[in-house]
Order: sequence, then C-alpha cells, then structure tokens
Amino acid sequence: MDIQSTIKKLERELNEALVSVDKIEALQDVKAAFVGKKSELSGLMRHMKDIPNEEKPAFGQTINAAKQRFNTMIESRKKAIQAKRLARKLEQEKIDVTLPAPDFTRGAQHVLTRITESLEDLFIGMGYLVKEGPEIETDELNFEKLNLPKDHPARDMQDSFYISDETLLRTHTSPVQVRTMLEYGGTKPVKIICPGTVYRRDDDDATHSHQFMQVEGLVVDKDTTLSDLKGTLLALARHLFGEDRKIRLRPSYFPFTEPSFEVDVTCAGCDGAGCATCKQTGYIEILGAGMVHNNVLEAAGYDSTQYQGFAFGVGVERLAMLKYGIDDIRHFYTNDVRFLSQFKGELS
Ligand code: FA5
Repeated sequence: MDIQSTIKKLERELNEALVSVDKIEALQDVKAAFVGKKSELSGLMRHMKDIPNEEKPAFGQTINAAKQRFNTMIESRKKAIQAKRLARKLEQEKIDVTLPAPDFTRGAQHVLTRITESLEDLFIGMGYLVKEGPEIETDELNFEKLNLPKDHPARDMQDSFYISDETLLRTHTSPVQVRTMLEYGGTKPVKIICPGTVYRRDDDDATHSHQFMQVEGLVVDKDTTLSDLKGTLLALARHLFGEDRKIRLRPSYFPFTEPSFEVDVTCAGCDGAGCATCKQTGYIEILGAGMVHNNVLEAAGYDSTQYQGFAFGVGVERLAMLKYGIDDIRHFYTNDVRFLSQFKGELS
C-alpha cells in the first residue's frame, strides 16, 4: 500500500470538504470523517501489522503527522467560520450613534405633593417642625380631645368612616396637634405643621372628595396672639398666590378654636373687584383657623392661663384648584397624564 498517496488523496478530499463547509456543526462532521476513530486515516493504523518492523516507527509517525496537519487545517477553518460569524453579527447589530435619541417623557411630582412640599419649605423657613400622624386614628384624638365629645352636634360637620366604635379614618389633620401637645407634656412651646391625607363620607363632586389632603398648622406659646395668626396666614396666602394678595378673616365656628375664622384671599382673577370665579365677592375662601380653645389646651396638658395658641387647617386640593384654575377636584385622582404633565418645574 502506498501510504503517502493515500494521505495525499485524503488531504485533497479534506481541503474540498472544508471549502464547502461554513457552519461549525457541519465542521464537526468533517472532523469526525477525516480524523475521528472511524476515519480512513485512523484505519491506516490497522495495516501496521503488515509493515516490516524497521519501517513501523516511520509508518506510525507519517500517520500521526498527517493527523496533526489535518487537525490544524480543520482548526483554522473553524477560526475562519467564527470570524465570519462575528463579523456578520457586528454588521447586523451595528448602532448608528449619529441617529437622534428616541424621546422619553420625564415624570414629575404630583401637583398636590408639590404644593404640600412648597408649604413645608415656607414653614420650615419660619422655624416650624413638620409632624405626621397615623391615618387610622382614635375617636379620642380625632374628636374628643378637640372639644368634640361623643354627642356633640358639630361632629356632623365631618362625616366619618368608622372602623370600630373607637377608631376611624381621621377626618382632619387636627389630631396631630393633640398628639404633639401630649408628646411635649404641656411644658414646651409648639410650632408645627402637619401635612397628610384625611377621609370623610362626603359625596364626591367637583369640589368634594371622600379622600383629600390637608396641611395643619399649630403654634402654642406664652405670648401668642391673633395678629400672629393673621401675619402667618398672610405669608401663606402670598407664598402661594402672589405678593399682592390680601386676606380677610370672617367669624366662623370650629369646636377646637375660639374665636374661629374662615379665611379668604383676594381673588387672583379680578384682584378683589369681583368676577365669576369669586362669585362677585372679590374673595375666595381658602382655610379654617382660630385661637386654640382653652379646653383643647387643657385636654393636652397645657395650662391655658399660661399658654395660648393659634391653629389653621387648609385643604391642599382646594389651594391647587384656586392656584391653577382647576374646575374639578377629581382630576387630581384619575391619573390622566395629560392633566398631570402640566405641572412640572418650579411652582409658579
Ligand atoms: C377642618 O378640617 C379643621 N380641622 C381646620 C382647622 C384646623 C380649623 C385648625 C381651625 C383650626 P374644614 O372641615 O373646614 O376644617 O376643612 C378644612 C379644609 O379642608 C376646607 O377649607 C377645604 O379646603 C378642605 N375640605 C373639606 N372637605 C373637603 C372635601 N370633601 N374634599 C376636599 N377638600 C375638603
């Protein structure tokens, strides 16, 4: 047998096979056929027994050298296929960095959060602390300690969601006043604002929601007067509605303050002259306020002969509606992006 010519023939066939192979999987088949255990090349070893002893080493080396060469040829084809595959992938996944970036929409804080935080900034600047309380509240803190005993007719002013006889969803942020005064033990002055969500069994309509937000303010100290309250509310109104706003206090009734007031701000639409927005009155109501009732101070451990206080509670949705001319409170809660996306950037 002429081993050299057999190897040459196999090498030629391998070359031809490699040229037509362009997939790694197919290359494995070629490899098995030309250098695998059942290949013709491996089969040549079986002729060893017919070879004279002195030629046996050369015979074996020739076959091994051929096997090595064949493996090198297969390996280099493999590299070429892989390189081609990579080049194709890079071409397909090419990114054109000169293309304009796709538009993306930047989110923003909810308008009610922005108003609340803006009020927090204003009051922190005036030395107030921000205090929060639970939304599930006791009847005692939501009503009783605010001078509203169980059978008090003024409880009807705030129709409530009761959870049990003694617990309810808080109807206003005023219980946080009581919590703070109790925490301070009747000995320290209090200067806080309390933002938060409150709940009432009001029927939802354009100006009422069963869930809404309030910001409460409370100051208790030894020389607190009604003019302090008025100056504070004027600062609040001007912060939100502009430096030229004026306010007026109208007598009103809350069980937890005496005297009590409803506070109006001059209408931004007509500057106080009277228009449709303010129903020709020149003023728009923004909050309830008053001097803290002696019973409330005493129930929270403060000596009412030593301490006086003022308090106010404002509805955040109503402020936002006035500020931006929004005609329906339900817009705040239906999450229509077209509505919400109007309120971005600085409060203006
Ligand atoms: C109170 O809740 C008092 N706790 C406020 C207060 C605090 C007075 C401290 C004195 C001293 P009133 O029920 O008026 O008061 O509610 C306050 C504000 O919440 C209203 O001026 C209004 O802006 C808003 N508000 C009341 N009910 C609703 C409602 N159903 N939906 C949206 N906003 C409401």
